[in-house]
Amino acid sequence: MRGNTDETRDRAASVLESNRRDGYTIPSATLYPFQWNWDSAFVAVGLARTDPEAAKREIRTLLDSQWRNGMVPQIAFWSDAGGYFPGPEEWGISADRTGGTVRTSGITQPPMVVPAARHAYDLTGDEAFRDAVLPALRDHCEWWRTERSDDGELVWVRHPWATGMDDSPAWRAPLERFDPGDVEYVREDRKDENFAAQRPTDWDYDRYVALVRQGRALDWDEERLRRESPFVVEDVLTNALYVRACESLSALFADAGDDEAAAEWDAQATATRRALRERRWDDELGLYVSYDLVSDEPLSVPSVAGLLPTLAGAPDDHQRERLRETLSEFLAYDYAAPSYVGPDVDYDRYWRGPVWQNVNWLLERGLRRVGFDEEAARVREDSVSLIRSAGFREYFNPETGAGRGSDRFSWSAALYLDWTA
Ligand code: 9YW
Repeated sequence: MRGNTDETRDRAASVLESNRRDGYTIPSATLYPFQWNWDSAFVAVGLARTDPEAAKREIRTLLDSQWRNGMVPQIAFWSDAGGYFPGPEEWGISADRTGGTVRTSGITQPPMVVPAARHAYDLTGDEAFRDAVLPALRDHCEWWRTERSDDGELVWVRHPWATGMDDSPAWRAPLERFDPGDVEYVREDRKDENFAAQRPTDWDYDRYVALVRQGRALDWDEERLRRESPFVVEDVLTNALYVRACESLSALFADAGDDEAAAEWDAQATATRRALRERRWDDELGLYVSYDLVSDEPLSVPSVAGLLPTLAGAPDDHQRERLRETLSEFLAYDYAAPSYVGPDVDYDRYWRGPVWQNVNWLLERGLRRVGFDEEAARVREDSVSLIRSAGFREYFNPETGAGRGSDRFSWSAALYLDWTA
């Protein structure tokens, strides 16, 4: 163990301070120089413990990037920093869509902002903050329900980057089905040679870029993209967080005395939770799986995302017992929990095996919600010990505990503050 908890907390706070810009925190000074959606939400969770004003500001800045239709974009380009591809020109989003406050990407990320806002409110009791963010949070949940759901229950996304788990093996089948053509671009995410083995392959990137160019060619017309995009998936992680978002929204409305809105969002959470339980369970794999709406088939892959509907309280009794067995596979490593446990697992490459702090944080909460307290404690202990021994790395090898990706990574620092609060 390197240093005691307090020293590590001090270092965590200093990582967040050095990554802070004007009202928001960048994920990593060497890799991601803008505001990312769910990164900021996780940062706010940690900051709520040490600097509540900064936590509330983080969330408000993120909501300032919200599109007119309610989408909260994956990236808000608040500065003209270089060193990241694709930048605002590549996305080509018009000010009509964004509202003109800031240039953004054309996709979203899992709706962690809503539970993060609730967390900041619960810790501060700041009613002015609650009332200021409630309309934007409601518009965001409403956007998912109306623009991003075919049935009003499960929600879909149309880019691997929108799932937050870019090169998860779950996306292999839909990505294999289309030819990206001859896409020319220069990657910026492999600053040194070691990174090549730790980041998505060019095969994946070609498809990410082709999907961005398709969006721009169709002027980000949602209806046409729903019909024409080769990648439209109901991601289990996004849906689990959508349930949490609706529950958080309902709780905030109840607290503000709006019982009607509280009941409405509680009903939405119930509908999406039930749909996960009844339609996204894979009994053979013993976890929940995402669904490809283009080919109309499940994406049956053992990704850690498939354990996260626990966070939404989805499992029935049978699923819960089966999940306990599956969980033992994810815990059979020196460091839990790998992002993927299939045959072609790659412990050093991004979402194909490494452990991520944000996923562990969600998983710990999910396991507690379904009563797996011992397993939850194990996930927490491993997360804390990885940071103490390897630092605030972006991700970690589950077999050796070695840090991977960039260093001084914001959500690793922020969640350490929450893990050890
Ligand atoms: C990208 C910023 C983001 C995270 C994602 C992670 C990665 C690549 O980095 O995405 O260029 O957006 O997969 O979850 O939000 O940390």
